[in-house]
Amino acid sequence: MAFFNEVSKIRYEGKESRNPLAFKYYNPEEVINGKTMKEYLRFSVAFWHTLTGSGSDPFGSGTMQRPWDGKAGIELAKERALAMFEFCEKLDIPFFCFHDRDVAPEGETLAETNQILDEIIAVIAERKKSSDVKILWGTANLFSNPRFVHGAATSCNADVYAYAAAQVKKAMEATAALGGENYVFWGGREGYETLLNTDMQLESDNFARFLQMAVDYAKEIGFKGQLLIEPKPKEPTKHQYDFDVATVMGFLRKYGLESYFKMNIEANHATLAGHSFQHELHLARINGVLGSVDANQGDALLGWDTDQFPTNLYDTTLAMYEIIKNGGLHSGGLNFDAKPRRGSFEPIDLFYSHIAGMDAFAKGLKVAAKLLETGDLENFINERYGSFRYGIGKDIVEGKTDFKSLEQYALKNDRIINASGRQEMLEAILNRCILEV
Ligand code: XUL
Ligand code: CO
Repeated sequence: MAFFNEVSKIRYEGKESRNPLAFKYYNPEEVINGKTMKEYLRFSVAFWHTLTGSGSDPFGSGTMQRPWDGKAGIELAKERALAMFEFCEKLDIPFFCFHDRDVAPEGETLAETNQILDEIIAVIAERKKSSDVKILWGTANLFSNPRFVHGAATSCNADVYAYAAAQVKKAMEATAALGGENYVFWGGREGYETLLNTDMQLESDNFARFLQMAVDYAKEIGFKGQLLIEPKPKEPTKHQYDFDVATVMGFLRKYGLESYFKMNIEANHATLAGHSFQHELHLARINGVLGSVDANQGDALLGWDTDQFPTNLYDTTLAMYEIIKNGGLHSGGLNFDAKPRRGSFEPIDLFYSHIAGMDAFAKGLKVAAKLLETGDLENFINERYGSFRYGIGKDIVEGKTDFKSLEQYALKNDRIINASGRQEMLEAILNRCILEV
């Protein structure tokens, strides 16, 4: 059964190609820095946007036209699962990610819901046998159902907390059964609107207990995948607990959970937190917690999570710069947590949008590799901090100084000379590299 008959396998045709259904930069087998592009980029499709996204917004209903329109319930879920494989295979995308509730509908009771999920997971597992497509990560949707109105693992209602635990337990089992390489916790409604009704201390402690139970259960079922936390500063709640990389690191360290989790960094969440995408990737990298990436972009003029396909070459270049310096994403990947705009409603737009994102990251990879090869930025930074390699700077780095010895030094050294930071010169080097590669 084919769902996307109008599109055949997307091929690399090179940057001179004008075929919108061809890659201009993504050449899966091309070797960059000792790895193929496919291995470096580890692209992934997000089930919730590409297969279930309807295009609805607060002002109107869905617009998307899809091959499975008219189907419902379990039949619809099965069709979408099969369509996912065809879509990934046609685009040469090696992974997809899912929430429990995107792949399967809910039943009347938790037991019935679990049984429906099992049925769909079996369909995915069966189709997977004849495909190279794998699961990057699974997760639980702990935010759509009205029961999560006050949160899930940070709810004021212990019955909701228990339900959320049962749901994560099942989603971890499903992810493990499909050979998922990671499991993600995005905060959903873990946050609050007002302290007038919130016990933040209890909610934080409960959240940590919940994550500890998840760690224990992953061990118990032998799930070897990486556990990831996806920071986001706001939306749906005003104050999301997992605000950004720094906040999550502080939380994990407070509760002794830091060795079990890495970060799944989303570009649009970084910008909502007032950071650049590169800042979040860089901070995670230097702390050894850069796990995976939700590849998308926001809109500079809008203050919410627009989840657009990533096409900004500066962002993809600087992201790949961090990823190469991280030695790749290891078990993580570049998951397109992105949706075509509401006006791009035809099935073929799904192909155009993924091609746009894949080419933007492939180009970013090539430019970043070139920047690292020339060493222009690295050398500049190295030289800029040269004062810490000899004399007083070396003593500081080696921990041999205290305030008194530094005062002695400063009293004798009253001629301080600073050098230019050369920001514009470096920005021009980046531009030249983007244009040349
Ligand atoms: C929400 C978001 C989620 C997570 C998975 O902003 O990014 O889709 O990626 O729950
Ligand atoms: Co995301």
